[in-house]
Amino acid sequence: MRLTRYFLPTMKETPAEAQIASHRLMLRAGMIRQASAGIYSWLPLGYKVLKNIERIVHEEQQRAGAIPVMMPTIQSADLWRESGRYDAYGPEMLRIKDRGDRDMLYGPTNEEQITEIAKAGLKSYRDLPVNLYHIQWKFRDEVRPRFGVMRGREFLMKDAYSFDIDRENAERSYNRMFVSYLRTFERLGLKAVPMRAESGPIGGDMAHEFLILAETGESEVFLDRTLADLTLGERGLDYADDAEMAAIRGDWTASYARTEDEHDAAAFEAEVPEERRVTARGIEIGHIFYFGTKYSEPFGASVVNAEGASVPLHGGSYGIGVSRLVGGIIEASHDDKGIIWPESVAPFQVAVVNLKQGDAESDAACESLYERLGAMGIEVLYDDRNERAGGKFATVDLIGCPWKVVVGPRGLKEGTVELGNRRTGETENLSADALVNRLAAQFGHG
Ligand code: P5A
Repeated sequence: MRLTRYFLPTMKETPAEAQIASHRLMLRAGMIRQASAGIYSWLPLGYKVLKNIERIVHEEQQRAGAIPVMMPTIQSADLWRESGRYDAYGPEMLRIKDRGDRDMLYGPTNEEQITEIAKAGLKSYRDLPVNLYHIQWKFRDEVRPRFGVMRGREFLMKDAYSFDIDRENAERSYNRMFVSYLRTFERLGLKAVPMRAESGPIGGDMAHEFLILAETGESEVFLDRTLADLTLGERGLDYADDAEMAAIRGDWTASYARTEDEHDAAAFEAEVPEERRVTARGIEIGHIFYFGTKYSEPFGASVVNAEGASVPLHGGSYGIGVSRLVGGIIEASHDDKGIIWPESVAPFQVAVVNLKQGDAESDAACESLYERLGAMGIEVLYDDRNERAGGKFATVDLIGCPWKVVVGPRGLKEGTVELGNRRTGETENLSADALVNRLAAQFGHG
């Protein structure tokens, strides 16, 4: 993409209304624009990041056996009356009437809707397990929408729903999602810690929240430091191996980690030696629930078991805050110049900065690099504006491209261009060919 052909409304000034770094940076980098309180338009740069996150979430959900579907945003109130949640959900639910005066709502979540689908489509224990998911906009009329996309009213969620014959099997489904969340968040460059949490309005007796530690987090958390160092790394995962899944969940839940509502000060002190006790703040990026037959019973969603008896489905639901993740990743990865994207979600992998736009040699070198890198499938932003070098550097640092290629007459005279790494700040002068080879190897085109 050529910057002169792009839509990147960056701001130099720090917007007064933004209280935390990610909100400030998303506005300054021209990623979002507020439409009304807690409701945002996603501008080109922000939309690209959102799509990159979605892609990773889709891949990891499907690896873990979940099947993509798409349910509507608008639901009928009758569906929610069946579960008893229409009244219970309270003022957070956006209630609408259609032209026929029927009560409708903008879905805050989809347990009811998916249970109705499961009821119609699942007949026998042989049809199980099934896990259906979508990535769809939700609306919750939060009392205090704040921090930009972190606590929005309209937000994008990945929500998956599992159906099993009994609790034991449902727990296997739960474990697969648990493990896939660890992998998903690591791929997004995040260190997420699963914590025992309350189940709230979704219900059930088993729930974990996945949180990243950040000073600006809305939840207070208590954990054993050892958990903050655990990683899956490159290890292979066999989602069909129930024992492996249970063992991984076991490893990640062996030490104390709880959110405020579940915290027990006496247990914390008894279980965790003082030097490993961490009290911190966290951003909730995922939340998973096992709620048994809470929805299947009122809906009469049952299947025939191996003995021929009709039994209610056992369900769980599994959420990821996809739009919140954009803010969460920035909270975890920025400096005073701007955003530092992990390569997996960066809107552009490489920024090419032409130090002297209009200089025939610099222009030709930039065009050639832009073509060659683009031909390898690398997303390149070419800053071809007629602007001073300082302004160009400020823009590419702000928007956080992992790699920066600086091209100017002085280097070209020596036969080199400069490659810089946004995270480490390291730079290196090398020939255009060597640079293309380096980036080809970096992005797996070697
Ligand atoms: C799980 C999937 C649920 O709604 N039903 C379907 C269950 N869980 S949850 O914890 O309430 O939400 C799941 C994740 O969505 C994100 N989230 C939000 N993101 C931005 N703004 C909000 N107002 C908001 N509310 C929830 C969180 O990441 C949460 O973990």
